[in-house]
Amino acid sequence: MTVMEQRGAYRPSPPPAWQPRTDPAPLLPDAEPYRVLGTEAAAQADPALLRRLYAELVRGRRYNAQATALTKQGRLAVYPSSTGQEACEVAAALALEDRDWLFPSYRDTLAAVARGLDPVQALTLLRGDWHTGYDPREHRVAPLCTPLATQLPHAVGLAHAARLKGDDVVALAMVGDGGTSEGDFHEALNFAAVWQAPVVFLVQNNGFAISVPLAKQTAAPSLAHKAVGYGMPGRLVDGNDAAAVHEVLSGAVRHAREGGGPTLIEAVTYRVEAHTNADDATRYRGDAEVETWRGHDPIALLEHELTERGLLDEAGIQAARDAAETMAADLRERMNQDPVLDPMDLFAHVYADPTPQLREQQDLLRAELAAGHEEGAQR
Ligand SMILES: Cc1ncc(C[n+]2csc(CCOP(=O)(O)OP(=O)(O)O)c2C)c(N)n1
Repeated sequence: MTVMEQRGAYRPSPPPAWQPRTDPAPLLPDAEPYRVLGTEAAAQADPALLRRLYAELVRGRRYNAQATALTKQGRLAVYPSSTGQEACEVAAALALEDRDWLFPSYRDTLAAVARGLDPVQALTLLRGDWHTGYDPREHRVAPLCTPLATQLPHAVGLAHAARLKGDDVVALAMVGDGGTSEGDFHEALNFAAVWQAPVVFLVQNNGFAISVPLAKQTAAPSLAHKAVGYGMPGRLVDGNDAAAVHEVLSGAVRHAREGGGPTLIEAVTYRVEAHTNADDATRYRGDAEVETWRGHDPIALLEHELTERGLLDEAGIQAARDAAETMAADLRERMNQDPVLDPMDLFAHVYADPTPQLREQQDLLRAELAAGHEEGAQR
């Protein structure tokens, strides 16, 4: 049969019926970031929760200032401040139950501390010690993660495993706007949605990835819109409104716990200080922009709401500041003590069975240390 004869035998038929696997409409984020403070919704917020959030915000800002001061005194190698982002940090910690897990990035020290981690232990890594400084299982806080977005697949894995085991656990993973460009972000969200894992992704859009502004990071309408492509809901929230972030996060945590699957939340906020103490932000952004954001400050916003409603007075404000000062003094004092480190620890936890080369180096260092001790003793 000729080719033309074969083609003549073919009768096109209509394609099989197609419909989207999920209705995309309910997954879409709102057009505007969700707000509570200064709106009618604020009347519904629990006064005790608002006061707790306020105390934690004040403590968090003082922590940031103290940690930054410690970098200048040579006590910390580096510190990525979350000043201006305290509402996201604190609400993330308070939206979780004790049995849940937090997967923070390097910027999320405050979330870890608000969850109960010792303020000094939370800084151990940043003062150049070789380990995380804390037992992740104690407060269910994974290591503060420096490689961008690698904490996201870890969170999905833990959440999925917990679900398979029948544990009632939710994982909350935090990431920056820059981290959303990493492959790990894509893989984590895809797996989370396919498996309907009980995980909540919180993107703190603070405007910059070091010097790279959001406009050079993504062409998406918002980072929350990215959720739709994976088949999970995307939520947009004012990241400086502690009550709003807490409400949206709590809703997503509840949804995940009830078997509803993952949510991606974009919290719109601003990194008021430089990327770290080693960065000069004046090289890539103007003062006017920073000042605009200082006018939408998370502590001032909540303080205004609380005082307007008679839920906080001068004495309450002073009490929060005093508690923050006590924490800072303790942090200063303990961070000023020299840690006792054993150089031989360099070889610990590298391999279960050290390689011949490592053993050789280990012996060399041991001999050098012993010689140094003898020399010191003779002097
Ligand atoms: C995989 C990886 N690539 C690059 C870096 C270097 N790096 C450290 S912080 C940073 C910017 C991250 O910005 P963003 O995710 O927006 O978080 P932010 O620092 O603003 O909280 C980069 C590129 C890194 N730590 N890990």
